[in-house]
Amino acid sequence: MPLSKVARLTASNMARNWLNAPMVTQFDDADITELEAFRKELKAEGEKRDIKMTPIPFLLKACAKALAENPVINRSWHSSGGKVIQKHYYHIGMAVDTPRGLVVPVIRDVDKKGLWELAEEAGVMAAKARDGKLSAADMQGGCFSISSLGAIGGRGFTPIVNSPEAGILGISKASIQPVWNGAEFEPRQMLPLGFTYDHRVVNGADAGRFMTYLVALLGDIRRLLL
Ligand code: CAO
Repeated sequence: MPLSKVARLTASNMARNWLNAPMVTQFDDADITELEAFRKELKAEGEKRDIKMTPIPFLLKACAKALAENPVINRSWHSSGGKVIQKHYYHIGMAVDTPRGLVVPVIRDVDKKGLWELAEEAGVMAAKARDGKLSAADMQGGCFSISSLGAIGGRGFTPIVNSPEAGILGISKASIQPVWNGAEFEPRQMLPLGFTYDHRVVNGADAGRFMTYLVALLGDIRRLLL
């Protein structure tokens, strides 16, 4: 069967990134029990605003903060092979599954936007993606990407870095798990995360610090304000 233009581009980008960037994926689970309780509290307000508050805006915000605190992840490999590029802005791509194939619109300046604004923009971008209305500019300039299969299912996956970005966060399906609190097992809502990075730009220790910080942020979203 002939491939769509999007599917052809995705195939060639995936193959190029896979062959050029040495990639490692690191896994962790974030305790999103409190985040989910807060998100549910926002549902009624979301209906009034006509905005769906999914976990995505929280993840975008937490990634922007974690990138700011761990600037190594916000770098790109320079094709000269002799330098890397440090970015000081936080534009994050969001993978969207569409009938034409996979597209990654970019949400700009995530650090400067609130959760409602991010929820609205993510919804608008996903709708534009599904309607085939994204412009080339809508998909350019990202520093980092997220790919959520949370609504579909699965315990983990290893996403492929969207070069020249150095990192991508794969989000799987949250579930209630027994977590030991030092005295007993408690039911907690755990979100499995897989963070793939370009090992030319990011070392394992940098990735570990980024992931640990991100998991702590998602576990206590008050930290987003710090
Ligand atoms: N765990 C459990 N439930 C989750 C979840 C998670 N990690 N993430 C979302 N959900 C829930 C949402 O909360 C929502 O439930 P409620 O209505 O009860 O709140 C439900 O799943 C549906 O969410 P959604 O699809 O409306 O929104 P989303 O923010 O999860 O996803 C988008 C938006 C654009 C990321 C998604 O539609 C999409 O296209 N995902 C596929 C991306 C993809 O293909 N990645 C692979 C790339 S590599 O091939």
